[in-house]
Amino acid sequence: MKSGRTTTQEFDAVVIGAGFGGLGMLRKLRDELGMSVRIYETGDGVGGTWHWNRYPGARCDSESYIYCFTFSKELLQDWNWSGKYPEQPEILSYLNHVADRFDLRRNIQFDTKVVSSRYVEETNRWEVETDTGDRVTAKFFITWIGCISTSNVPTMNGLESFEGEWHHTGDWPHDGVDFAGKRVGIIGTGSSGIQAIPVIAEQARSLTVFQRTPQYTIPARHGTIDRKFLEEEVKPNYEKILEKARWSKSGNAVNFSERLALNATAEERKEAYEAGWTEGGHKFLWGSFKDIGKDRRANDTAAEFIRAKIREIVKDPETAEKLLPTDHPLGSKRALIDTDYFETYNRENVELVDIRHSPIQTITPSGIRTEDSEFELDMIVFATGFDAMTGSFFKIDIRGRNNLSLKDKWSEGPKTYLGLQVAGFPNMFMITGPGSPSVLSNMTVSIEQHQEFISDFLDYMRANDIEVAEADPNSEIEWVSHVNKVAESTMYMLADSWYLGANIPGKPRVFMPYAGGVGTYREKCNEIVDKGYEGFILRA
Ligand code: NA7
Repeated sequence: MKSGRTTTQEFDAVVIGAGFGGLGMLRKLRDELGMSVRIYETGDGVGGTWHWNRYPGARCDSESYIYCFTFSKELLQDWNWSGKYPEQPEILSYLNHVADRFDLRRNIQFDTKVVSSRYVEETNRWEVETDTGDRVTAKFFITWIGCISTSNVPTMNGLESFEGEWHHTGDWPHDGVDFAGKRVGIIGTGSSGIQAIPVIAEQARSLTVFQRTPQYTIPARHGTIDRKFLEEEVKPNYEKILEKARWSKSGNAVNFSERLALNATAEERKEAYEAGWTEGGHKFLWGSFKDIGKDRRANDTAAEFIRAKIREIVKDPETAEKLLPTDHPLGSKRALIDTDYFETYNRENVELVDIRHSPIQTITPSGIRTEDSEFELDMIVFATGFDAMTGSFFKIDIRGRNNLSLKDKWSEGPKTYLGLQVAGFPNMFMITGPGSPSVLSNMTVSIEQHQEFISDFLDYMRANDIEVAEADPNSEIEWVSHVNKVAESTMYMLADSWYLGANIPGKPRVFMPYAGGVGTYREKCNEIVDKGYEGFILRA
């Protein structure tokens, strides 16, 4: 425990995390409900994910005009994004602007980790302890600890012996990393890897990419935002655009194609895929054919188009072959968009190593040894992802009724009602917890929906003299079973992904987010509210 203050203060609500989720929650509870709120934040500034993920090339893959808070019309009109996709430094500036504009910092305690939170039956309060010695109590305990914020540095022999620098993309040094003249190795080719690889390749002496699973990725066609589009189409129509996003499948204001790939001719398919590739971004998926997300044969037509593109772009046929994704359908892992990813393998200073066929044996003082080669490196970048959805919860000793620990309760995978509450943990709410659309959507849309749900719920409790709200264990069982059932009919079950916990050895293989879509989920939540918070046990 760090030395420091020891206080015993009482709040209406304690919120963990000062990213998008925590900042908006604080504003709502404090400014709309008049509650006393304290946010604890591990970092020394606001931003959450965008505070930590400062690796080169880091950016969001939802378009900037829709990746934002929507509670303030003035904020929507005033803020001008510069990139088509928002880049990490700009998102961080935006969140700092929001924190200042709405005077949020005074309720945030930075550089402070919550180490435990315990529900006390007799007082109906949560006792929260931090690593700085704070002990506070709150009626409501709300988590915004990030769905993908616990970095996964895989256990690798010899890492401690490595004499160079190493970094994880999710915990990047705040004053940057100098790649000049360095022989860099990067492990991992997920979203972070494919964003970082082209940028590091331009700066480093050499870059060796250690790839376990080849990826499908579509050019993002990132650039500066189209100002005419922003000023003439977005800003005057923001309300309509946002409403469409809120009721959509993915939290984006887009029109999904109604065409079926399997009903189209080979030429029609090629034309549609080519158009999606040229325009770039996720439109390749939603704008081409609706069956590529549902039917494996339809999916194969799109996957084969991408493989042909890889063969066309990558000049060395052996490297191209190694980059071809073949063992999982398109979209079964997180859909990726990139800037010059495949083109980067045409650079003289970039080498691709297939560690599926020649696994890493050990990290040595001077580099990485695989089964059949040795690579001399000055730096290793781990783009190896996160212990997603549950990892951050397990770093805190969270205990509900009868001292039940959340870690024990979730030992076979997360169990929640709507991804909002857990049976046995009264008055604890999760913003985009497991079992909600969260990581399968434009996060800001899902985050705001939860902020509204929680805030309305707390207001309802107050108006109706309800002291305790807790998920009914039966509703929880039904919801978990519904989440699994929805996932089973999707492509997501056909890949080893972090959605299923497959990237963490020993983690139960359970599909964690809700794949039914943002609009459907919102509808279900609204119905539950209309029925007097059906599925929650409410006590005076
Ligand atoms: P991801 O998407 O989990 O990608 C991690 C990458 O690292 C992926 O290529 C993994 O290969 C690879 N990996 C993980 N562990 C190992 C080990 N032990 N050895 C070799 N390679 C490994 O994380 P990202 O940070 O890229 O993205 C996370 C999310 O952040 C993203 O989806 C967005 O929502 C934002 P694998 O595919 O498992 O074989």
